Amino acid sequence: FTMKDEILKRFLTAEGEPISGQVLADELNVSRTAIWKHMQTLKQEGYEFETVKKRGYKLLSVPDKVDMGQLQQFLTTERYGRQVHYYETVESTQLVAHELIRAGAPDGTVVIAEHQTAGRGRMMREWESTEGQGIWMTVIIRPDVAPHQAPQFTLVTAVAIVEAMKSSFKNFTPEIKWPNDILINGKKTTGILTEMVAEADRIQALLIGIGINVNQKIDDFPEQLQTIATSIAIEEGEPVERVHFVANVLESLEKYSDEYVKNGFGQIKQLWEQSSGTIGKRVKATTLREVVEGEAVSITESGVLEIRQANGEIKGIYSADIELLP
Ligand code: BTX
Repeated sequence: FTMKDEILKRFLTAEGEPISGQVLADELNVSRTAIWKHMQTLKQEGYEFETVKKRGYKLLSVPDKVDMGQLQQFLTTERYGRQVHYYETVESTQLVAHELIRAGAPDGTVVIAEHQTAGRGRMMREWESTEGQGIWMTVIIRPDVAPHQAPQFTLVTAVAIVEAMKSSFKNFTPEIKWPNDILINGKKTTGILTEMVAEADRIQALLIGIGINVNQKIDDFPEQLQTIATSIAIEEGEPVERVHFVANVLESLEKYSDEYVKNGFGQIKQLWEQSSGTIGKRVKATTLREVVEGEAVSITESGVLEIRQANGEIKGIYSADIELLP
């Protein structure tokens, strides 16, 4: 926590009551000038204060940001989100996370940005990250598991986000599209990108990249995405306070990744299949090498999608783009 965060925390918990500069200075053991400077910074960041005569400052409004100070108000996690690296603009939160891992960032460290200039999906595809309207974050986790288990964390994360959506919103039902998308009414609202830093037999860290469209209106998306993408606000029918939902997602992610590490894939698989829009459907899977058509029958313990082809043969797919067939 920086001094500025401490000051912010007091205002956020003051429930609209004014707080005097002198009280802040005394409690935080710094000069009034120092307090004044931090107040100027907060104002520049978009916090609005009213000066109440003889009583101090009153917090009027909070910018729609997802920074550390605000996030801590809502979090009930043990590790996830306890360290947050917040940026206005980055190329990609994944790149920042790679650097932080080299510097020893602890389990649960979050990198979050209002805007990405080079957000990316799988295979270096672009991920559109409109300023201030989505959740663009990478969660660094350090589970004690073997490298071959890394892909399961994409499924764990999908379950965690879907469960967080179900508890936060009421007007839609999210669906998981194997392996890494969450759709609402058939349109993509969330993408997950799991990367790994590993030694031969042990994971050093996983980078769970999460992109969630939250407050976009349809014409905020570039034209080529308008028919395939959607946002939570569009589907819920009202704007969403991002910081609150980020806290819910982190809580859910901590819960389900701990569940996976402790008890294995059983519960996750069940929840995944319940929310899956893929299982039981006819699909066309395009991998780097081939195209497989058939009925998606299940996912295995290791997250492999099994497709029953027309000739009855079952084929396991590790990575592909999936298209639902009529
Ligand atoms: P993906 O490869 O499955 O999906 C990428 C494809 O999705 C694109 O080719 C495009 O068609 C479509 N797309 C691009 N942007 C959007 C969007 N905002 N909404 C809906 N569809 C879109 C999915 O990869 C994984 C994305 C992870 C993004 C996070 S954001 C934080 C972190 N940092 C980073 O650079 N990536 C991750």
